[in-house]
Amino acid sequence: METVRLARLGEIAIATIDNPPVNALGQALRADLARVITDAGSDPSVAAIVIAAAGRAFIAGADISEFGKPPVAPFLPDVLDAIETCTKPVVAAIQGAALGGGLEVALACHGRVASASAMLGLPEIKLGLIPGAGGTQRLPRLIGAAKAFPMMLSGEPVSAGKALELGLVDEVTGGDIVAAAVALAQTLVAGGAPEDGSDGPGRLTAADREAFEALATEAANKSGDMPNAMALIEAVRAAFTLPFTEGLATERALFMTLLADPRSKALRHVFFAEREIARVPGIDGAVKPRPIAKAAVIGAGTMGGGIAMCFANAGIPVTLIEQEQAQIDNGMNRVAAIYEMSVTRGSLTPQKRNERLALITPAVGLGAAADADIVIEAAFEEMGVKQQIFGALDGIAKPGALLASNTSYLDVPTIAAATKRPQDVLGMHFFSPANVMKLLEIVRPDGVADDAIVTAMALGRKLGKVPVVVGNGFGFVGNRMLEARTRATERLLVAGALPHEVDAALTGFGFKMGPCAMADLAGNDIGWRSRKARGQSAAVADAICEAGWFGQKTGRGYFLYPDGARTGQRDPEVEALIARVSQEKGVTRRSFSADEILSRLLDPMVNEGARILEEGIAARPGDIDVIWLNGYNWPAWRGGPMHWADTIGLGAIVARLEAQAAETGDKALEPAPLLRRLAAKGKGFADLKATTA
Ligand code: 3H9
Repeated sequence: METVRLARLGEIAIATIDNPPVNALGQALRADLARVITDAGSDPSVAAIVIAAAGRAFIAGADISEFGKPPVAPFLPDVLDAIETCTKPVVAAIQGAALGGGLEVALACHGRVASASAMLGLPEIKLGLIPGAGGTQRLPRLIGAAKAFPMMLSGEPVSAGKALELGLVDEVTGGDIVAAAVALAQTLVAGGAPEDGSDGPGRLTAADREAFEALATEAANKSGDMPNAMALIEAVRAAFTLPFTEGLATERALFMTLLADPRSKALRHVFFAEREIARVPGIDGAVKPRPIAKAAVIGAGTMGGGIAMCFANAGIPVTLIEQEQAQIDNGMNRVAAIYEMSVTRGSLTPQKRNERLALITPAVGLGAAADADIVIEAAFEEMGVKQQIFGALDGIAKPGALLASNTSYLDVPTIAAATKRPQDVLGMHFFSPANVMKLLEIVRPDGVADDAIVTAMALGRKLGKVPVVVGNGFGFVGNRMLEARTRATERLLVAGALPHEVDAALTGFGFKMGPCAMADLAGNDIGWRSRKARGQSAAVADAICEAGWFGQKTGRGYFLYPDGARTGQRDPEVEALIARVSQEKGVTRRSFSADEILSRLLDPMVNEGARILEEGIAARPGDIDVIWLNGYNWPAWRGGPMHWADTIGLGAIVARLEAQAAETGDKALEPAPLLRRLAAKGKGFADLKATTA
């Protein structure tokens, strides 16, 4: 099947790329494009060539699934060289997304027309890469490095209008894109043979260099753990210091090095995992979502208020419901204060704030949920409370309305059993602060209708969330694994590590915060109450709470927070308390290296993840990775816990868990059967096929 169709409009050859779904530049497309350019270029009856595209994207870039496999000719830089050196003008007709290699194709052309809705960008940085087919050399020459560098550094696409302003495209049209490109091609033909504009300095002036170097210094200071920002600086600098072809060679060498870097591999894994979550095992892709025009949220606490804001931010009217007027007044004041903060910071205009607030209707009593297409309960985390609410909602909500609980731990079927419509009841687990955090766990209990799940997924995306379907089970996916890490933290503290050492191991790995600082921020009393309710104990964590040290809100927890400080300091009293606990348990404390702390924190999480997969609570290892990246701050370039485990090797993780299980006598640390099976075969989680959620 050909991926490029060639047609003629008089003297103009029109090459239409058609490689669904997004015209990624796989080997077949590269070969077809090269052939068409050569053929049309050597055909004396052709005066100019237009490169157009069918479908929703112009070209989404290189085919990311080919990365990591042996490269097969023709290579993209060579195809682009053929376009650029073509003796006839070549014009790009850009509609939809022109990203990465897609924009690089357009940059190699002699003219560019964009449709008004087009998006143009070089997002390679987000995959741990830099543009690898001339983007770092051609874009600075075209629009100046001071404008090109920030585009490549952020990876964010620009609109057609902005592209015109930048000089990235020659024209923007609201009409027929191919007709506009043909017209530009004819103008270029009338102007004589195209210049190979790449070789000149373009806009690379001394002033531009100065502006670029200032931006480069700033970027270098912030580049953190990713090597590609530095590579990008080097490549763009080469546009000033080297002739074009040598600049291209420098860029290519840097690109190839980054391609082989495990950090880019992890980010590519995340790219595909984040798309895979849209496919829910066992649910036909043709199932349509129910319409959601109006929502209701029950409970105007921090969580409920945040969820109501998500709806308002997405333009969906929402009723925020409480039991009493004073409670709803408090809730609305809290929401208004958060919006006010955004206005003060300049991230929201007063008008937008007013529009959003106007979309939230405060109400007292569940009766106000009667006209909602979806009701999300965010009340107190107690089964009795939830059952009472759902029982009442059963008689109030309209037929077909989705009834969702925001529970973090509770059994969703038990909640659903309070209604006579279990087909409409599911979990929608938002993360705090709900208006900020991207993750949304959609809990799929037995008996819920497929279209209810599809509706929740579509709604989640509309709310700007990353929705992941999970099975029903205590703590679902994220919190269940978090609990494994919390238990590991407690074990480490008792065995000899100190809170700042545990946290440093995790921040050194790339997390923004360690488990002790995180507990202090969330409030240590939350876990304490939950342990007590379940008849569980954790000697260190319990003792800290018994002393009244609930974390930041009380000025001390695992760390000290004098005068409202946000960053904790070591607390000698806590360290003495921890030593006392070890002594009472008869443990001789020993020191732990950062690496050992890390594996003792993360291996049990991976083990729990394996159990979650075995039980079908998560459909795929990638789903777990997406959850940890979007809800728990796992560093993206580490790819998520299951991807990380694969990079370590499951055999090594099994051996470490076995040693820990033997040392502690803790059965939970014994490797999960799935982990053992994969390790025995020398395989990784990536080798697993999807199971049903
Ligand atoms: C690059 O270009 C390097 C060059 O500088 C140098 C080369 C030498 N490859 O996102 P969607 C698939 S690096 C392979 O759901 P949307 C995607 O997996 C690349 N597959 O659609 C999904 O498959 P499935 C730089 C790709 O409408 C399907 O297409 N480019 C690629 O929400 C639909 O995707 C980028 O980083 C690809 N490049 O958004 C752009 N792109 O249905 C990456 C998509 O089986 N792409 N797929 O799950 C995007 O940002 C979005 O996909 C796009 C469409 C905005 C285009």
